Amino acid sequence: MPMQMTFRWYGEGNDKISLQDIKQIPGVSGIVWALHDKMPGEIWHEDEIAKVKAQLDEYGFNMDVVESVNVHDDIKIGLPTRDLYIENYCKTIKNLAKFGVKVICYNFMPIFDWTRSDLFHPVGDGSTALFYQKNMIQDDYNEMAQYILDFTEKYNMTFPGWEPERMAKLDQLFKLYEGVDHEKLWANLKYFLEKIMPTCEETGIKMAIHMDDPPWDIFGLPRLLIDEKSIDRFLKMVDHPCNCLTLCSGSLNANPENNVADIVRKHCNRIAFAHIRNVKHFENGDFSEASHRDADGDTRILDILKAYHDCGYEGYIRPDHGRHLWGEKAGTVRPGYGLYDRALGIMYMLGVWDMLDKLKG
Ligand SMILES: [Mn+2]
Repeated sequence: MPMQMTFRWYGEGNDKISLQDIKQIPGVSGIVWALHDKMPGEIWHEDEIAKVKAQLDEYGFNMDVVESVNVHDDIKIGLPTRDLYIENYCKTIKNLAKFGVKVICYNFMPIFDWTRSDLFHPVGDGSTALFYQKNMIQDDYNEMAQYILDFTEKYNMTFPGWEPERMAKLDQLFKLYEGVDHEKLWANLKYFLEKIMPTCEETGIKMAIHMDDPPWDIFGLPRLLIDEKSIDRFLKMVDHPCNCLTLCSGSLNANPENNVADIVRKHCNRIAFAHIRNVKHFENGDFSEASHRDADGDTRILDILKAYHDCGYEGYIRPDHGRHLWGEKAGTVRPGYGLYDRALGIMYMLGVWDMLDKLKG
């Protein structure tokens, strides 16, 4: 079985891109989906999942990969209430398995999900991309959070991990995370995984943790999945075939010292989901997301694809973020999730992959 190409979609009424649009991209077999109106900790019910399944069935897409089932802050902080939320998480895993879901992508970042200082930064050719200005993301989290929230409010969209309900009580959340240092967070992650592994084993679902984005501490909050060493630690900490990775090339390569291809070769059998994203670095530490073409960024996309191919990777893969092209702009497109650049990315990846297949004979 070859690797399986997928495309992230935010759901009916929540994404301007239609399943019909996605159907026209060559080689896509599955939709990476989620119930985006769920708060972390809520159970995903069968009738809600069935509704999405019917939509995908109509176009012949599978629903094998969910991104994301978000983890409640109480679990990350390690509050006594975590057991209740872990129980809910297991119920969601069981409900998802009934509909054939194979992989759950999630992350364990405190408070903030992916973080950027500009969502539509000019790339120089008329397109725009997500941008990280290092000196803007240092001390004051309110400014950055306000930028993201103003954006979501202005354009009437919500981002996973940036739920307005949670962001409204940021100061309170930061207080709760006081004392949660790296070691405490590792311990809380271990506790969570050990509690859910039996359910994963029973249902055959793989939990695939996403790398932290960017891969360093921000606003004094610890981040764990940041480099090869931390990935080694993570996989060893809960050494179970259902404890897997969403290896995100762009998240990791925000630190140019990370060699993603090496990590692929080392842990290929524990990668359930591959995110392919290219990043361009600037000397002052800023970075911009770039097209998937190897030469357009510094992530060494060709080396990464070659590593997956050499390992006989049979898991799921998707173009991660893309630039905004050909009229896509704030209000018409989800930042990083336009149609065109991700479609181009798929064709680039499939082109490389098909040629590697051919050369292999
Ligand atoms: Mn990613």
